Amino acid sequence: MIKIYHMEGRRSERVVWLCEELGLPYELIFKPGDVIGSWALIREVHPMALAPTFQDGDVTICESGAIIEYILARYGQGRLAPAVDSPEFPYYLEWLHFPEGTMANRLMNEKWLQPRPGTFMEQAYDQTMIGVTDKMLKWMDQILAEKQYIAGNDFTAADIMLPLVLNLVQMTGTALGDYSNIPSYLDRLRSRPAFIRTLEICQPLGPPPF
Ligand SMILES: N[C@@H](CCC(=O)N[C@@H](CS)C(=O)NCC(=O)O)C(=O)O
Repeated sequence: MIKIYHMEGRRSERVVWLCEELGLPYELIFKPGDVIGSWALIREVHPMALAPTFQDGDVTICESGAIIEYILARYGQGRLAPAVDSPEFPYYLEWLHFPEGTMANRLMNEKWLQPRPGTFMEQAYDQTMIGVTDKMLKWMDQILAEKQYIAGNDFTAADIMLPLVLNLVQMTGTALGDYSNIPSYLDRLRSRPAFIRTLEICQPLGPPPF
């Protein structure tokens, strides 16, 4: 059986959500109410100690997008991803990767981190980072004005990547209500039975303190 190494409130919830959507059995490894203890369990199996870390037989990998692609390729049977020759497929790939590849990093760079003085990034910061969160959210909002889900009118694994990043957006003090289509999209995702089950399973004691 596959194993998901988890820390409460973290990206490992994406993998659980995917398994719940697919009805795929899994073992969830974490210490409820003890984020640091859960982290120590991950350190035993992967040098990066990141949540999620995933095991399937003798395969041990991290990186939530890669884990999602692996599960869909091996166990998805065509579910939760558009057909390769469909018009939705390129947008599905774009949004499977954009949340981690760009969105989370640029959000943190703009809102929480500062470039080191005298580095290339200090010069590039104004051009690339100032206003980037708003730019990303406006783009999402524009897509969601025309589609129910991020890659089309069907729910796909790309949608699974987004709630956690949108939580981070809110943690930076950015109001999602300023974007007309994002709150209703998030409500659609959060009302899915598999998402509700995921939160019950992944946060049995409620949201973690940090
Ligand atoms: N891009 C990675 C990010 C993984 C990541 O940073 N996970 C956090 C929890 S959400 C973590 O393990 N943090 C501990 C650390 O950075 O050492 C993914 O999507 O899996």
